[in-house]
Amino acid sequence: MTGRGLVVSGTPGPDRDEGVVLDSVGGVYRVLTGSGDVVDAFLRGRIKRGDAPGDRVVAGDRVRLASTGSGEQALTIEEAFPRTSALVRAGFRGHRPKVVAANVDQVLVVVAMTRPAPTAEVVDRFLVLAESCGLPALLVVNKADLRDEADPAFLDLLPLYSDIGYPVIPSSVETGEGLEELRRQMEGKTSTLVGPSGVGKSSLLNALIPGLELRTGAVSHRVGRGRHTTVGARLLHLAGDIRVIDTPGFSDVQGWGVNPDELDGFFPEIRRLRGHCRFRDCRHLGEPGCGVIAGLEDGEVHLSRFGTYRKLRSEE
Ligand SMILES: Nc1nc2c(ncn2[C@@H]2O[C@H](COP(=O)(O)OP(=O)(O)OP(=O)(O)O)[C@@H](O)[C@H]2O)c(=O)[nH]1
Ligand SMILES: [Mg+2]
Ligand SMILES: [Zn+2]
Repeated sequence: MTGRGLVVSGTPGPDRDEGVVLDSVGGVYRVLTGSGDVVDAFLRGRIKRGDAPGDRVVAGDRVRLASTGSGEQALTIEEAFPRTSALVRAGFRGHRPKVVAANVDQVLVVVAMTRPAPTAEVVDRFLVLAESCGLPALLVVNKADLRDEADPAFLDLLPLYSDIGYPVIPSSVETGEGLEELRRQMEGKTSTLVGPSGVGKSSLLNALIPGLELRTGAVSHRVGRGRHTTVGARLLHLAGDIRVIDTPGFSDVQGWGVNPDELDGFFPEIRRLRGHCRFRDCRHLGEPGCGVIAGLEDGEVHLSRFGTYRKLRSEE
């Protein structure tokens, strides 16, 4: 802290000259300040975060503001504070890592019962994303009103995820199913919603926050996919100390650049077994004395999950 007339209060949390980034559009950052105002601010030069080169300032980042006189560009972001956590899409095949949201406590992986039809692989990929960021994850299966149209094989898999340790919450914006439980799980935390386009992430938030009116989009009938209605990550505060960051649906769920040798750590049920392998560097792809393959045989590891593990490994 420098002596630039900052208001440093005795209470924790941002003060008037500190705030949290809600969203950014075209270089304008909307920042919620400690005094409860929402202000527009601009980045001061190139902010050097130091901890991760190339990071941008994103929704959820805590920043220090300064005013640089009057006029249009009156407020600047002088500094972004170190993050406690971040949802990061790791670089893959030459792409640079992309920070999607900062200071997140948990990830809500949202899929739909149908329209768009979910696959176990997509669910697993989003769960791996959360695990690779060190964040706890919940699985929200929205459009529960369309349960009768869902693929029975997918419904049969759901108990598997709660067995592994991911709470599974069926929800519906149409009937209100699951919304109370969702609210309970989100209370007192910052959550981020991830999932394919069109599954109803923004609709869920609209249902949870009366009057919010986030843009939502119809799922294309032709291809049965969403249309990427949400374009940037956006932090929202709900009544009752619920903070949530809506993100655009990720179009490519291709590999998230997870180090192949770390991948087994991002499947909790595989992580628990890897200590039983004969070889320390076992890849669990057929080596003798593999604890994971043994777990597959006695049902501790599900074939569907193992299939995703193998597929992700082959993508690296
Ligand atoms: N039947 C049914 N339709 C829903 C439900 N929730 C959302 N929808 C519909 O699904 C479509 C897509 O919803 P969005 O909220 O825009 O989806 P999104 O996940 O935010 O999509 P992106 O912003 O593109 O990532 C809209 O037409 C919603 O009305 C639900 O619980 N049941
Ligand atoms: Mg959306
Ligand atoms: Zn092994």
